[in-house]
Amino acid sequence: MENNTEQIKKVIFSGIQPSGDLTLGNYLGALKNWVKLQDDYDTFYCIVDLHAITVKQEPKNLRRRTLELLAIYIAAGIDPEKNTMFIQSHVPAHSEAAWLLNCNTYVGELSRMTQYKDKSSKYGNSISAGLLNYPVLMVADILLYQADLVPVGKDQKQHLELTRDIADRFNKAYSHTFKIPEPYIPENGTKIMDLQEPNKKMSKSSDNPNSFILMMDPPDIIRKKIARAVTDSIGEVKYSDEQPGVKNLMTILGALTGASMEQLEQKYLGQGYAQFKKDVAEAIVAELEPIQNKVKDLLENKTYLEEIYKKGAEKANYVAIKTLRKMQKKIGLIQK
Ligand code: ATP
Ligand code: LTN
Repeated sequence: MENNTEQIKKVIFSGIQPSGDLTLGNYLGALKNWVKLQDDYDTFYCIVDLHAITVKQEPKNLRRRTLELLAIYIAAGIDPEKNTMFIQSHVPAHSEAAWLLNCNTYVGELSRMTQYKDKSSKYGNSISAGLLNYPVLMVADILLYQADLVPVGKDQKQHLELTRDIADRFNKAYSHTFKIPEPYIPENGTKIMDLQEPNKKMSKSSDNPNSFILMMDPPDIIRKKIARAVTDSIGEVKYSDEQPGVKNLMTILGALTGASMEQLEQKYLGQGYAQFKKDVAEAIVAELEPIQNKVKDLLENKTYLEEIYKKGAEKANYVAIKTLRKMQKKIGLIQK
């Protein structure tokens, strides 16, 4: 009986790049929601190191961040017994499938992607071909596991649409091979904005440290950054597009405490921003401090982390290779 329930669980796949230290945006937009899904789904949570190298990475930082990201996954509550956590480059099927899918993708589709346009304008003349092909590797990640759902922040919706298009095109060209995945975008906390320029998303690759909160920022730094967060001269805690800074802080507080925007408007009615900002800072500290302590403990135990990523890669490899073989066969490659 137990096996039966295992089999009908839907599959979830998601990943984060070890391209910088994680922000509160990554936590509220991705990780926190992943934790809620682990009991009801068959979940694969990947550390997408091959995506990270589409822009320049210092090798020693990449190594440090990859392990730290695994520790953060676990400390945030992703249980190694219930989930498959692994490092993308440990499962060669991802790169192999990405090549096959690249040959079924149009350059026009890729050059239209918002993330590509944003990042390529930032990096000017030194844009790697990897940056253009980035979404195809993401398509491979998802399709190899026949994922039903892909929990991501709003900013990744376009990549998910591309995934569906490519899967559908492949299925039509070579007969049914892939499940068509759905994006799974949570209601609250979907997009956390930059604390200094609240019309931009909070990004770990921003140059101004006051614009983001890092998951590993010490409590005092968190308090300072929130105190400095841009608001406005209206002086009312109101969830309105005219007050993007306040709106963003409300989103953060709501995502952390479960309070609705109306409840927050009521609570701070006629009080200005001082107490509100203090409460936002304390809610962040209360959430992140225990996670930070666990991350530090986990990083002291490299053998344990190694055990988890090795076991994860083994499980992931088993699933991924089955889909890869199917793809190769349908395309007309001779099986060895
Ligand atoms: P970069 O900021 O360097 O472009 P990123 O943080 O957007 O990178 P990832 O590390 O791959 O990219 O993001 C991991 C997950 O975090 C994705 O699901 C993404 O949607 C989510 N995410 C990232 N930033 C935010 C944000 N500001 N608000 C909500 N979710 C976010
Ligand atoms: N591009 C994603 C990271 C990512 C991903 C994936 C997310 C790479 N492969 C597969 C979901 C599923 C981003 O968030 N920047």
